[in-house]
Amino acid sequence: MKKIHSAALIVSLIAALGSPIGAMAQANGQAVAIKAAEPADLSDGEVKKIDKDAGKITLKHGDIKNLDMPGMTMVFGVKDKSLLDTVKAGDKVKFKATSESGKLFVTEIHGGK
Ligand SMILES: [Cu+2]
Repeated sequence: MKKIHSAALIVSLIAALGSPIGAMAQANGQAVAIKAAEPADLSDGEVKKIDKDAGKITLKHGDIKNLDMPGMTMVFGVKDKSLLDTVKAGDKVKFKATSESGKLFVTEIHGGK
């Protein structure tokens, strides 16, 4: 009788691991992870033009809070030209821009192609 009881306990433990409560905890963990990976310094943009040879991208962008810049269309440089392989003209993207020695660079771009 005792043996059967502990077997039932193990089965219910396994069931609990696969239960909706377990899935919910996992989903919550993911939501937190997504928030952490998307900091406030990402800005909205639309790709207008890409010049891979020159390492430049033209973006129509919304407010760039970390650069204190209002929305406009302008050209940014990229340090890593392979970044330009991830987007095409017309893509709506989220990007991160930084200012270095008076020049503006896109360092991250998400949601392209
Ligand atoms: Cu601008």
